[in-house]
Amino acid sequence: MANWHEEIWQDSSRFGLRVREVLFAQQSRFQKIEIFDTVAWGRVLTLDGTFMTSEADEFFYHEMLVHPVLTTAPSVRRVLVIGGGDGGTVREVLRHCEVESCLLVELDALVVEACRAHLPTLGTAWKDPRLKLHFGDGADFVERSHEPPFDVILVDGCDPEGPAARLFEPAFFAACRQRLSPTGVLGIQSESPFLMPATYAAIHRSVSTYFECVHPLFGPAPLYAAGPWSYMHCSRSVDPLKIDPVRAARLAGHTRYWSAAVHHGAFAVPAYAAIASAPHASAPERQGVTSS
Ligand code: SPD
Repeated sequence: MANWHEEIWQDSSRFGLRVREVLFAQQSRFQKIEIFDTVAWGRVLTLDGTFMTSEADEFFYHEMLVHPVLTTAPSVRRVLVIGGGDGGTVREVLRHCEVESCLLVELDALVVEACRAHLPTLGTAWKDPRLKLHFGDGADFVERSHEPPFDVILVDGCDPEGPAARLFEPAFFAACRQRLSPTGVLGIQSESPFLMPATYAAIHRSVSTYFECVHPLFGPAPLYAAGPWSYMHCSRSVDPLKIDPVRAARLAGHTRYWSAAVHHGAFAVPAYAAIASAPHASAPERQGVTSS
């Protein structure tokens, strides 16, 4: 009998991968962590059953969370990454030689331990001397930290239910603004505008309360239910389309999805996403109609 891992969304949609072998399965203090070897997507990480990343498609998400911010922020010397314990985001950050320090704040040390052991293709930056790890709650860290200001903050959390919920709250975005330098940029993942239009719109509203310039951007994320994914580029005054040509040139040949052309296209807001986040919009999440 074939073994499948399936993610079920709101009792209405189901997405599954065929599993060849379970490489890691443990309950941490915070969540159930599993890493599977799958038939078609390489190794795959799930947290509490939800797909987080796969070797096959992770480049879409990690490159689009990182490079639209790192190629446009006026300075990228000090970078803070919240979440992202699989290592994919910091791998992309540390491709930029202008980054002098990258601090990864991850809630769950066991996620990092498991991913270091079982997801080596994501974890190529763990030994980079510019990388420092801190284990603890990302929201607490941002709200209480006395670190000097960061040039870039990237938030690579899970979905808003569960341990990452605070990373979507207004107080967290307010604290991010305070932790950034005046020209700093916050980059967040903002969920699926197709499957979760209400969540996407709520995030957009929240960050717009604290940042003068909020620009959503879009890209494919095949592993995340329904495919299209969104991110937000948030700052006081940074133009997200003004790509630093030197940084872009250095990335050439190292990215599999991001390019200057993709970058420009990604900031085009699809009509359905614009409708979802329009003032007074009330698009519901795409969930099941209960049949009697
Ligand atoms: N629905 C899953 C959303 C997960 C977003 N973060 C993934 C972490 C990959 N580094």
